[in-house]
Amino acid sequence: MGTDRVTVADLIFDRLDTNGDGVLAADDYRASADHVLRSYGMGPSSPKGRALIEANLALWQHQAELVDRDHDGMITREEYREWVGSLPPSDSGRPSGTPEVMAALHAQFNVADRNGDGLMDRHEFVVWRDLKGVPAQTAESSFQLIDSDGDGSISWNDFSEAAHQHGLAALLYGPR
Ligand SMILES: [Ca+2]
Ligand SMILES: [Ca+2]
Ligand SMILES: [Ca+2]
Repeated sequence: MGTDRVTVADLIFDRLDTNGDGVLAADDYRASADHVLRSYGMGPSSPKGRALIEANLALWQHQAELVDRDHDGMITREEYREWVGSLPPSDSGRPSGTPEVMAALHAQFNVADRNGDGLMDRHEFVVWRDLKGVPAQTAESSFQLIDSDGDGSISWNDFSEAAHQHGLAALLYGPR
């Protein structure tokens, strides 16, 4: 696997390791959902809250099936690197999102869409990325990448199409 892939794998691994103990487990995925909900002042038992928690736990289960090779209920960094290295490249040459990743992001998208109009405006997008610990400077260029018709708001459709076209990392953590 190339150095670039290892770097991307480590970057994502560190972001997924919510409690920072060096392994991925179900509690990281639950904590990540709780963090998002707290940040938006949304309760875990609200409809959007429940949907996000369920999507995150489903994502964990799916990830564990694919990546947790020794079935000890944890994904180590080595296991994660191996898995990323085995993925076919997307059109952009970077790993793109699985259906489970996209479902979890969709649930986040709905939480981040605070006024519930089904669209993410510039401000909502910046807040969302900020939550992922991404510097605000790159948010504007990512937003423009996604908002292809330039009307100042993005639908889930816009997001998933842009993810397919440019790779997820460019939207969430880039562009570099
Ligand atoms: Ca962890
Ligand atoms: Ca393991
Ligand atoms: Ca909105």
